Amino acid sequence: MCMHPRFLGTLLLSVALLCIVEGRVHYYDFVLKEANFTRLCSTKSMLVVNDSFPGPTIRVQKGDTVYVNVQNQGDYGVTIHWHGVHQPRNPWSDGPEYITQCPIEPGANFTYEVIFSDEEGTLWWHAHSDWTRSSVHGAIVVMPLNETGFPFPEPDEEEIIILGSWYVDDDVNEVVAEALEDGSDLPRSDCYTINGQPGDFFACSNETTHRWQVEYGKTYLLRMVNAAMNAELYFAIAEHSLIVVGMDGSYVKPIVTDFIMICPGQTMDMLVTANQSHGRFYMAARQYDSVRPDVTDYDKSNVTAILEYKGDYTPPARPIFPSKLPTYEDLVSAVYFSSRIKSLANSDHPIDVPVNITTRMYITAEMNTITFVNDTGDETSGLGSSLNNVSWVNPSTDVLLAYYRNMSGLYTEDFPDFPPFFFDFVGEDLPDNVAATTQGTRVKVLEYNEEVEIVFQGTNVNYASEDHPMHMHGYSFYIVGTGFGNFDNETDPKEYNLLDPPKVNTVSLPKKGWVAIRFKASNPGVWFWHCHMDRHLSWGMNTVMIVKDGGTPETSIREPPSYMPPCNYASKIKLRPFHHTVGDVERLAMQFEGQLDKRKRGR
Ligand SMILES: *[C@@H]1O[C@H](CO)[C@@H](O)[C@H](O)[C@H]1NC(C)=O
Ligand SMILES: *[C@@H]1O[C@H](CO)[C@@H](O)[C@H](O)[C@H]1NC(C)=O
Ligand SMILES: *[C@@H]1O[C@H](CO)[C@@H](O)[C@H](O)[C@H]1NC(C)=O
Ligand SMILES: *[C@@H]1O[C@H](CO)[C@@H](O)[C@H](O)[C@H]1NC(C)=O
Ligand SMILES: *[C@@H]1O[C@H](CO)[C@@H](O)[C@H](O)[C@H]1NC(C)=O
Ligand SMILES: *[C@@H]1O[C@H](CO)[C@@H](O)[C@H](O)[C@H]1NC(C)=O
Ligand SMILES: *[C@@H]1O[C@H](CO)[C@@H](O)[C@H](O)[C@H]1NC(C)=O
Ligand SMILES: *[C@@H]1O[C@H](CO)[C@@H](O)[C@H](O)[C@H]1NC(C)=O
Ligand SMILES: *[C@@H]1O[C@H](CO)[C@@H](O)[C@H](O)[C@H]1NC(C)=O
Ligand SMILES: *[C@@H]1O[C@H](CO)[C@@H](O)[C@H](O)[C@H]1NC(C)=O
Ligand SMILES: *[C@@H]1O[C@H](CO)[C@@H](O)[C@H](O)[C@H]1NC(C)=O
Ligand SMILES: *[C@@H]1O[C@H](CO)[C@@H](O)[C@H](O)[C@H]1NC(C)=O
Ligand SMILES: [Cu+2]
Repeated sequence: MCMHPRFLGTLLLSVALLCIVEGRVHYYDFVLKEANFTRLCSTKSMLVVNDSFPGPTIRVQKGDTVYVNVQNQGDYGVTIHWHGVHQPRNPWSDGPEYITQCPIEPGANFTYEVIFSDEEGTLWWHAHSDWTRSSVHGAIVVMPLNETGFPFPEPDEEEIIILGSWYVDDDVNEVVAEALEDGSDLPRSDCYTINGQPGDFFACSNETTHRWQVEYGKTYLLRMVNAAMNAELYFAIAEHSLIVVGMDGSYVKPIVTDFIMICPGQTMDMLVTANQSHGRFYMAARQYDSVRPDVTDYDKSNVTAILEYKGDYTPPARPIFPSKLPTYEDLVSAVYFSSRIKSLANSDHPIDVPVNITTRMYITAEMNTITFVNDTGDETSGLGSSLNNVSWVNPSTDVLLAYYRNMSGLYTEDFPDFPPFFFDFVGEDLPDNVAATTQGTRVKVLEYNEEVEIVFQGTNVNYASEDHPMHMHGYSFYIVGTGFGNFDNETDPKEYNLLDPPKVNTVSLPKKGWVAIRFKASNPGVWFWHCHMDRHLSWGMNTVMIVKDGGTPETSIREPPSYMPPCNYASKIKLRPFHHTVGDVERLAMQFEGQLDKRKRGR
């Protein structure tokens, strides 16, 4: 945390005082309002911060604090999340709607206190209500302290690349709300973007393609964010290798690679040396799609930007395209790349993997069929998702306030530690009766400082296995193991990496596979856990962990700020409204065949 080596050995009190004076304080104003943008030859209005897409970058040094006054001049409620910032003891400013706060109403404002502690590298911020994050997001740069510097030669310059999703539809939130109302499939993007631009493979996009001008011989720190709504992405730069040095605000052992695979929610820091002959080179990204081969309706756009060398030369007519960029369904490249990531794990950047596990959980991630009551009061069924067969529903007052103020009836503390029953989770022909799920607002409660191991298990329920980028708020965790098939609790733990496992806030749970993570519950609060594919988040692949106070003021949730947005405001759009009831299993079973056909068509 902020215990810098030079302070070790001094009195605890003076350490605390030094920590307080060490971090600097910054103030940002974010003005949220509608603005017009033209992409793919079509203009639409969307909510953005300060007229820009992507939004402004927040720059801090390790351990700083940032106050961001968010003024909502749009016409619906929003919240903002500071993705990957651990916010010690401060869930009040974490942001997820109905989890730690209610939406900031149109015309109102709210000041977030974003507290940086051990994070170092690239993170990001994004809206955490409806699908507004498709237009409301930006990068966070956390510089190392001057006295420590980077654990690699100081780069000459940096370049921020944000990968995003573009929807031609005027109001993606409306489309999502309607689809959730009738249980149908959620929208797919029309193309991906690099720094807001699709690139010159698309009509009306030549002039606006993002260009990165480099100088021969210089080394750049490429700070990348995958802000796409629903896609893992491959990225490569023609003729230039990438050296990955950081991920999710922690350093990793440098790996040299021709391409990367980055899942939604992840951030990556890479070194790029401009050491090729003068010219123009495409940087390109395309989706890595882990769904079944017969489901091919994903966004196939090849999104590009151009890296061009400064200087006097005649550039070729067209930039060179990266020949090493893997194709859409190349599972082997994705798995190979991810398997190479290890923590730096040296004396300057040590790791601290929990070994005395006190809480073990085994959590299945499923794509389901769900029965719910729609706006006209009719029981209907449609697509859903769940964790351990609980499909999360937001309460009407945020979980944090309900917990802090001891309000009853808003959630239950019974999120299961294990799936309700065991079967061949990754099997090809699963019985129909496993596809149904039920909604609930069930949270997991952890004692302060528990050492937690969670094994997430991917499933083929509903004939719909795919990668799920699982994201945890309030913490980073260690990825101690991963594999394909059903997790074996006898043999798989023997293969765990406890020496240099990567420390991240988002991990891709592999299709028909499992991933084991560990963390120490040392940050009291209310923390959202969810799949970072917004399709699955909207369908309920989420839960909440409440980490209890540790018994002293320093180990307890901070006092709430004097103002929090009230919960009585009805937002324009509600995802899977909270008046749903538990479905009638009999009726659902009868409808199931039809839904399965629909699922096979849709995804
Ligand atoms: C956003 O716009 C407001 C109002 O114009 C301005 O005061 C503020 O500095 C801007 N914030 C950033 C981060 O650029
Ligand atoms: C967007 O463009 C439309 C049509 O030209 C215009 O009516 C509207 O006022 C514009 N919106 C904003 C926020 O500029
Ligand atoms: C709202 O913004 C105003 C002006 O920027 C500021 O004085 C006030 O403290 C803000 N209120 C909240 C709750 O952040
Ligand atoms: C850290 O380095 C930056 C850039 O070199 C400089 O502007 C800043 O004043 C330094 N901060 C401290 C606390 O020395
Ligand atoms: C520019 O756009 C046009 C039409 O969209 C396309 O045919 C052309 O190849 C593009 N030029 C470049 C340099 O990409
Ligand atoms: C360019 O730099 C990369 C490291 O980023 C290195 O692997 C490669 O060999 C260099 N190529 C040339 C032509 O110097
Ligand atoms: C994207 O690029 C690949 C290989 O270069 C090509 O096979 C594919 O057709 C392209 N996709 C689109 C939608 O143009
Ligand atoms: C783990 O627990 C054992 C027994 O309670 C104890 O001896 C050991 O020090 C603990 N290890 C750590 C790293 O806390
Ligand atoms: C609610 O569900 C019923 C039965 O499926 C359907 O007829 C009705 O149109 C739905 N209402 C809305 C608002 O989607
Ligand atoms: C919260 O409610 C529980 C059960 O109703 C009660 O035992 C406890 O004292 C309450 N705590 C506070 C802080 O009000
Ligand atoms: C999930 O719960 C539903 C409703 O209780 C049940 O029908 C279904 O079999 C359960 N599925 C699994 C995989 O536990
Ligand atoms: C392993 O899982 C089985 C259920 O499949 C369970 O009965 C057993 O207790 C577990 N063993 C350990 C060591 O957790
Ligand atoms: Cu998912």
